[in-house]
This record gives sequence, structure tokens and C-alpha cells, in this order.
Amino acid sequence: MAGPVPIAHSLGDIYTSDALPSQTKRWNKLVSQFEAKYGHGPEFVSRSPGRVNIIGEHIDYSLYPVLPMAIAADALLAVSTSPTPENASSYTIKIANVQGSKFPEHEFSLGFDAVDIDATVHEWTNYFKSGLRGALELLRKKHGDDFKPKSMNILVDGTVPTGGGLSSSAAFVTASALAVMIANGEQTVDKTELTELAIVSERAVGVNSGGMDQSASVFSERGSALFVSFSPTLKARPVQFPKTNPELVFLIAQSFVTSDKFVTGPIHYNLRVVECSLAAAYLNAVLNPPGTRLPADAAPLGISLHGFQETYFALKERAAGATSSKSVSEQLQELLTLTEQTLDKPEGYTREEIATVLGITVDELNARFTSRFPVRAERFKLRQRAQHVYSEALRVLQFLDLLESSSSPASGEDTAAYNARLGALLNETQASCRDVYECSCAEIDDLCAIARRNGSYGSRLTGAGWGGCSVHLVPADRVAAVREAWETEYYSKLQLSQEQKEAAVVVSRPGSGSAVFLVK
Ligand code: NG1
Ligand code: MG
Repeated sequence: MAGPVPIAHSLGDIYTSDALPSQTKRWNKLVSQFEAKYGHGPEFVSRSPGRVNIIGEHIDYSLYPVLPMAIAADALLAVSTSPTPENASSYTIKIANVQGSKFPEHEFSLGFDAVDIDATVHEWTNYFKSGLRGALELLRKKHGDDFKPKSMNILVDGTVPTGGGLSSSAAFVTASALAVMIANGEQTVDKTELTELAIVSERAVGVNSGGMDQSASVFSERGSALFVSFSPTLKARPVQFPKTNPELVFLIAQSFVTSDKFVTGPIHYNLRVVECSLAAAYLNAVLNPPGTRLPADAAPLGISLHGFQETYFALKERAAGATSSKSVSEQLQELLTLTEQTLDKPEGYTREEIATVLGITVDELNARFTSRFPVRAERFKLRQRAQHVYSEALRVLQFLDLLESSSSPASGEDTAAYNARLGALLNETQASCRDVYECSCAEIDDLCAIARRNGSYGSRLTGAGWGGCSVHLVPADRVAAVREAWETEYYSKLQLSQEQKEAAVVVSRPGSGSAVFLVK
């Protein structure tokens, strides 16, 4: 899985045969629009897909493994370059989008020091700039501080719906960083390096994100889901779904409730990141010996619920003078009990209450946890957030186990019963997201209920939630019934454009990850 981002030689390396005709048209159009705009052809196209998360929601930033897969929709950057003269003091980025009315073009003249990003304005090119910034940091590390980036002409074509939970942002940031690396002469780009820089970069846009989306976008392989773990280091490996008859497919259904993390971060996404870190710090203060520090790991706020798990069990073992016989799943079960006992205030905790337990002032608490990404809350629901994270981490392991263990239908279990077990875990995730983590919404709950009534084994939100997309595990012979029910019971009640109607539901098969296509 690790290794360089592939150089594609034909679109058949990237897309499945059913997608190929329409993708070929799209790519040709992109190239001819590029020529019309800049007066010459692109040198290469960088490409990164969106993703759907199958299971493992809101746990990546607590450093627990997740199971997403890439979808066919992607971000493409067609690029040409020109060298920056020895004596120049700046370079130029011209960036335009095939959807010019929605995403207006820009020209930036940039100095050689760090790229400025104003995260207070919501501007589509910020995502490019964050990829640029991350890539340049890496290039400087490799080639020294006086490294001079090339000027670039760029035309972008993105098909991942924005604000829809399918991670248009990570697709764009990773494709951008990849484009900058290739534009500046890198012959190969390491997948792990690209992913890590994109994770850090995306935080520059104002969202305190985990690393699932960028990993899925870069590492995915056609035909497989991806098991991504973050600790101790980023690792990704493909996971196959068992072949069943009827085939199991993932349906992705839009709710058309737009949830913009940039706008609602302080009460939704960024607040959850803070609550999880506060929960970890609180559990650490109460349950570990005084003075124990959680590892400053790669979690957005440096303190993760996963870090607490590791420290807690390691210290316990040391105290007992024995190595633990507990499996990770058993540890997670125990953490659920400890969470219930220790974080016993369902109404939530005030800053004062948390600061007292941590032995710091409220100002120190704010500086450490809520200054970089502001949040708005009177009370922090530490109990519920930790409960969701530990139970969801457990469900990911159970799901993986079902996919990979001998209990798959090949070994004789009745297919429907097996599918029902997979689906039950997805349904439990949805219940936990709705009731415990509070990141669903009525419309998503509705889509899930309709799908289950019509043959879905498991239905849930995917991505950050509070709107956006839902994912459903449906046997191929029930797809039409589920679609029809959504149409009559949900979509027909919304005012949708033709374009929205066509994009509302897609059958998704696991697609391939980032690639570069060299144009001859
Ligand atoms: P979306 O909103 O689908 O891009 C976000 C985070 C993920 C993960 C999920 C919840 C970003 C870029 N992505 O996904 O890292 O935390 O929510 O599981 O913020
Ligand atoms: Mg996103």
C-alpha cells in the first residue's frame, strides 16, 4: 500500500469500464478548455477522488482506525508550468475552474516565504493554497530553503459534491499538493508523505480535521475498501468485501441538507474535536497517576482518546508487573465502563469544572483547547463523546473481523444472516451518531428509515454529518425498491433541480486513489 502515487498511462488505469466513456469525454473537455484558456496544453493532470466512509465515524481525530473507500467522483487539476528566473522575487499561480461561475478564477503572485491563507474568508482557492503550502514545506525540506517554486497555470474540474460528506475538500487538497510536487520536478511522490502533508494542510483552512479523508483519497485501490490506522504511524491496507449472491452494493444518498464545517465548526465539528480531547484529558487526570502525560501524538489537539487508552493500560500493566492479556477490543469494553463511571454527568461539564480536574486555570484550558479553532459551548458533553468514540472504535474492529474472518458466507453462514450482521453494525453506528454524538439530522434519519424499510441491511450518515450524505448496504436486488421509496417518500418533497435529482443517489463501487496522468 505504501509507495509512490501511481503514474497512470490510460484512463483505464483509473476508472472502471462502466465509467470510462463519460470520464474520457470529461478529460478531453478539460484538456481542450485548458488549451483555449492558456493557449497551450497541460503537461499533466493530477487526480484525487472523494470518499465514502463505510464505518468509523468521528473517530479518526481520536486516532482510531476507520474503514472508508474511494468513490469515482474526483478532483482533477490540469497543469502547465514555467520556470522561475534566478533573480525573481515571486512566482505566479493562475487557477481557474471549469465551473467558472461558481468558482471564479484567480491569479496570485506569491513570495518565496510561507503561503498566506486567510481562513476567515471562505474562498475555494484556499484549498489549493493549503495543498500548495504543505507541498512547498516538503519540497523545502528536501531541496533546501532557497528552493524556488515554479509558476503554474491550472484548470480544475471537481465532481465531488461540496458540503455533502463525500470529502470534496480532501480530494481537492490532495490533488493540489500532488500537482505542486509534480510541477516542481518530483518524479515520484510518496503516498504517505502526500497524505500526511494534506492532513496538516487542510487544518490551515479552518477545520480541525482527522486524517481519514486524505488517506482514503490517496491510498485507495479499485475494488477494495481501505482500513486506515493512524497510530503509531499512518498505515492503510485494502480490505475486500466477500463476494455474495446477490451482490452487496453501497448506495450513497444525498440529504440535500448542506452542512458547511466552515460555518458551523464552532458548534459542530470543531466542538466535537475539542470535546474528545477534553474527555481524554479528563480521564487521564482522574484515572492515571498524577503527572501522567498523554502522548503528544498526531491528533489535532495533541491529546487523543486513543492516547489515553494506550497510557492507561500500559501504566496498569507496569504497576501489575505483567503484560496485559487484554485484547484491544477488551480494552475498549473496559473503557466504556470506565467512561460511564468517571464521566458521570450526562448534562455535560463547564470549563470551570474541567479546569479544576485538570489542575489548570480556565484561561489555560482555553489556550490549550479552544484557541486555534474557536468553539461555542457552555457545557462539554465529555461522557457522550467518549462513549461514542470507544463504541465506534469497537464496531470498526467487529466489522473488519466480519469481513476478514472465517465467519464470512464462504464458510457456510447463510448470506442474508451474514449481511444482517454487517448491517446491524452500520445501524448501531447511526444510532450512536444520532443519540450519543449528536451529529445526525432529521433528514438523514429519514433517509435511513426509508431505506431499511425497503431492504437496506444497514443505513447511516457518512462523513461529518449534520446533513450531507448517507450510505446504505443494499443487496443488488433491492436497489430499485430503495431508490423508488426515497423518490416518493423523500426527494419528491424537495424542490430539486434536474441536476440535483440525477446526483441524489449513486451506486458506489470502491474506486482507485490519487494518480498523475502525464499528457504527451
Ligand atoms: P467530511 O465532513 O465528510 O469531509 C469529516 C472529517 C473527517 C472525519 C469525518 C467524520 C475533514 C476534512 N474531514 O469528514 O476527517 O473526521 O468528518 O468521521 O474535516
Ligand atoms: Mg471535507
